[in-house]
Amino acid sequence: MAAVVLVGAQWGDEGKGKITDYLAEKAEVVVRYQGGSNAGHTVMVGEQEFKLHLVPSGILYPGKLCLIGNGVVVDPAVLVQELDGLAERGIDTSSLRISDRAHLILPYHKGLDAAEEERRGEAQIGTTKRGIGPSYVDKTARTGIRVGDLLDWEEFRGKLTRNLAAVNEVLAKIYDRPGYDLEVILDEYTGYARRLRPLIADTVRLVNEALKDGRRVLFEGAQGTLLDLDQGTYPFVTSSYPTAGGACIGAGVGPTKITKVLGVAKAYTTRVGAGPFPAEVTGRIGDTLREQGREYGTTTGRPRRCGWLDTVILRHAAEVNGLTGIALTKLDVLTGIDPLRICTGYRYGGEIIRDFPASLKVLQQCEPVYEEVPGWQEDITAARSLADLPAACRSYIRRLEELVGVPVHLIAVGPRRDQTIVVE
Ligand code: 2SA
Ligand code: GDP
Ligand code: MG
Repeated sequence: MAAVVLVGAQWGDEGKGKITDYLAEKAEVVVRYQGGSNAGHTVMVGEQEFKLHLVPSGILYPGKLCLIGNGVVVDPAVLVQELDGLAERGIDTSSLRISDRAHLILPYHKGLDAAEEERRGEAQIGTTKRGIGPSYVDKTARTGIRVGDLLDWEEFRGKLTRNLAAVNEVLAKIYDRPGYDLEVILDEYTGYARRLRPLIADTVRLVNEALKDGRRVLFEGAQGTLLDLDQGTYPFVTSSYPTAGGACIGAGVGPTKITKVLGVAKAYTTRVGAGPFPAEVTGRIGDTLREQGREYGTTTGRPRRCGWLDTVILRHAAEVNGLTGIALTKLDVLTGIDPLRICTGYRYGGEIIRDFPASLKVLQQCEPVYEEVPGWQEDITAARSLADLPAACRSYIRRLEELVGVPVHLIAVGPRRDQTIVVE
């Protein structure tokens, strides 16, 4: 491992937290590069469960340099709470650094997120209401307030004063909602500034120095390829770039520095939030996947929509991320479901298409084409090598590799660190 980017290959919640944690043992630096506290990365250490939102999953190993990159939008209220929660559980977070270039989430971003969702009515995206979209809107509109502004209180006050004037007008005129009070926000954010100041750093320099010194760096993606602003199911996407290119932008490293791109894919498919999902299954199989896989949002607790493995999506992910390998997770959840189905293409207007369409209208009319394969009944949670897996399970993995054209490097058969198979 030199510089590995780990991305979600589906709609998020593939088990990136678990795989990051597994790989972080060998990494020296772990960097989050996009998204914010919409993310929920679950890591099990022994019997202890950690749900991380902003802090990189490498934090659970002592001494790893953990960076929140410039591409992340930081809600300081969530970050401070997360740091306190980790400290209470005996986790040392002194090796965390936050990019001075990262943008802040302010209370009005969360208010605007909720107000805009309500206004969308039937066309709701199903956002996490964590203020992610509105904060990235400000960044793109060049009115954002950055983490580095917490170091210069006059600068912070000036930008906040200017922004609030506009935001309060929008809230009143468009959404018929009350505005925000400058002094209340200043008071709240002074506390965060005091608390976070020692952690603010030029993370771009830190990560590039680490790469120059030959240290192993792991870039931890959040959400997933199908939620990418450009490559996902627009407009039912998040407002950042979870794909591998996003790691370069969101951490400030050149593409020539990246040596591997690992796509984390669930052995089936889930989605939380609205938008098309061709291989979705409702009824008994959908419920079985949800219950056996404990498919509920890590941040919001929302039930996730479930479906069969979709290799059209995975081929798209392989292409747009340049995947060099796949980490296949939650294979254990499929135990007892027989036969299994794999989506190999979509039927659209009398034709079979194998490439993921850009048009939402087309996607909404796509019918999945399935291949039926045998399932297995054996409990595989204690398997530690390919040879420990039943033949039907190995065939399922081989078929996925054939259809996607990318080798499976890691297999997760349970949420714990040790429930991982390395494919030699
Ligand atoms: P947002 O809040 O603006 O990013 O929402 C836009 C879309 O992105 C989806 N999204 C996610 N999908 C899966 N997992 C996410 N993280 C949490 C988790 C979600 C939760 O780990 O379970 O707890 O509900 C995540 N974050 C954003 C979102 O559902 C919208 O479709
Ligand atoms: P992330 O956002 O990609 O990190 O994924 P989440 O943490 O939101 O959701 C993945 C869930 O699956 C978490 O509860 C993990 O503990 C759990 N998990 C991860 N890998 C496995 C696995 O191989 N088997 C099972 N049964 N659970 C897993
Ligand atoms: Mg998640």
